[in-house]
Amino acid sequence: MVVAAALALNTTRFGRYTRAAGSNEEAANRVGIRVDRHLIKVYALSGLLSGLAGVLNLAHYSSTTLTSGAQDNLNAIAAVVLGGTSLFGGYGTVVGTVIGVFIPAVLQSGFTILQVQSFWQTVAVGGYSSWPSTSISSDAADATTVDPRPGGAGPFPPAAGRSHQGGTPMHTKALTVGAAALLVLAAVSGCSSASGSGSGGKASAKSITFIAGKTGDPFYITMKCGAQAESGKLGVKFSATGSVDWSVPEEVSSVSSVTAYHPDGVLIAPVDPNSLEGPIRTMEGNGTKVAIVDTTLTDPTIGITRISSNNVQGGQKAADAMAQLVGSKGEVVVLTPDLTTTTTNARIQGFKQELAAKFPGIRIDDVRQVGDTAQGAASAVGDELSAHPGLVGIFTANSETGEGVSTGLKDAGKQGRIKVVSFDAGPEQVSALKSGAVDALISQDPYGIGQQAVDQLVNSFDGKPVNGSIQTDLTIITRQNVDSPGVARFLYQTDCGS
Ligand code: T6T
Repeated sequence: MVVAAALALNTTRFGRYTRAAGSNEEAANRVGIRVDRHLIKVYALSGLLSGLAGVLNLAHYSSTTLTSGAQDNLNAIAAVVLGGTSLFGGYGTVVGTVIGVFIPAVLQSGFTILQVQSFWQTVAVGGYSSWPSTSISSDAADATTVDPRPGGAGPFPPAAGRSHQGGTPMHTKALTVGAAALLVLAAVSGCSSASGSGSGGKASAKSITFIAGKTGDPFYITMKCGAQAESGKLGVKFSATGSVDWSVPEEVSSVSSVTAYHPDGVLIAPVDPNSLEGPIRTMEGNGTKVAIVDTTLTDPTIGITRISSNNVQGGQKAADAMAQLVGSKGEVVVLTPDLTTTTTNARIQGFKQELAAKFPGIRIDDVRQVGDTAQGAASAVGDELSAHPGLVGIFTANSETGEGVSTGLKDAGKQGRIKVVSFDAGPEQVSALKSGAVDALISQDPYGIGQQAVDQLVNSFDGKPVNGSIQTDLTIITRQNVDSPGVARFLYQTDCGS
C-alpha cells in the first residue's frame, strides 16, 4: 500500500496535480488543471482508503464500537504533519507519513516499558508531536513543487504567504535528538515513578501494574488509588498505565508494552471481552499473574481472579429507583456507551429484567448507544425527547453518559422534569445530583476493587489461596444520603490525594 501510494504521488499525473493544487490552487488552475474536479477525486480516494482502514481494523480486532476511531483523524493529521507534509500544501511524502505514524507509537511504548506514569506519557507524546521544529518537513523547506505540465520540471512556486518556512537537515537531527532526549528523561523519571518500593514481606521484590480502561475516568483513577495504597502497604512496586480513550487498539498496545517489561502482576479492565483475550493470554504466558477488574473477558480461564460490582444487581437497583421516581408508570429510555462493554450490558440487562418482573407499567422506548462521551449523551437526549414526547425518565449506564444527560436536559429546558438515574458517582455526577439535575446514582466501590485485586495478586505471588471471583459493593446515592459518612467511600476521586 505504501509503495503504491508513493508511486502514485511521485510518478503519476494524479500525484503531480495533487501537489500542484495543494501548493498554489490558482497557478494550478492557470496551467489547465481542473482543481475542483481533481479535489473531488482526492476526497473520494481518501474516503475509500478510510473505509478500507475501517474494514482492516474490524478484521484485526473482531469488534468495534460506535465511537471507535473517533480520535483517529487527529492521529492521522499528527502523523502526516510529523512526517513532513506541509500544512500549507504542496509538499509531502508517503514514506515521511509512515515514519510520522511510528514516532508517537514508539515513544508511547517506550514510556510504558519504562513505567512512566500515563499522565506524563500523554504530556510528553502530545508535546513532542506538536513541536513544530521536529517536523521532517523542514528538510524539504526549500522545496518548490514540480511543474505539473506535461514535460514540465521547473519550479512551481507556492502561493504568496504560503511558503514553506525555512529549515535545514538540522531539524531532522532535532527530531532524533528530541526523541532520544525524551526517552532518556523517561528512563530517569521512570526509575522514580514506581511507588511503594518494598520494605518487607515476601512480596517485597514484586511489581504490579494497573492497566486502566480509560485513564482520566474518575472510576479508574479511584481504582488506581486503591491499588496503589494497598501495594504501598504490602511492599509491592506499583505503576499505572492505560488508554486515554475507551479504545481496543490503544489498550492492545498498552498490554503489549506492559508484557515487554514483564511485571509480576497486572490488574486490567479489558475494554472488549474478545479482542483483548489474545494479548492478555500472551502476557500470562510470559509469567505475569493477571487480575481482571471491572469489565471481563469471554474466556473464563484467563486471569487468576475477576473482581467487579454485581452489575446486574446494579441495573435492578436502578430500575427500582426509577419506578419510585416516576410512580411505576411511563416511558423511559436507556443511554449506554456501546453494546460491547460487559459491565454496561449487564446493567441494562438487570434494569430490563427488574422492570419486566416488577413494574409492567414502565416501558423502555429505546436503548441507545451514544459512545463514551458526554457530548454524545447530551445530543442523544434532544433526539429522544423529540421522538418520545411522553418520556418520563432516563437511565444512563455509566459516568460519561450520566454527565451528558444533565447538559442535554438543560438545553431542552427539561431539567428536573425528566427523572434521571445514572450509574457511577464521579464529581460532576455528584454535583448534578446535588443541583437536582439527576435524581439517583448507583455507585460502585472502585477503591475496594483496586485494593482487592492487589491482595489477590500478592496471595498468588506468595503461594496462598486466591479467590477466583469477587463481587464488590454497590450503593444507591440520593440527595438525602449524599453527605452521610457511610456513602463517602462510594464517591469517586480525581486524584489520589483527595
Ligand atoms: O462505569 C464505569 C465502569 O464500571 C465501566 O466499565 C465503564 O465506565 C465507567 O468507567 C464509568 O465511566
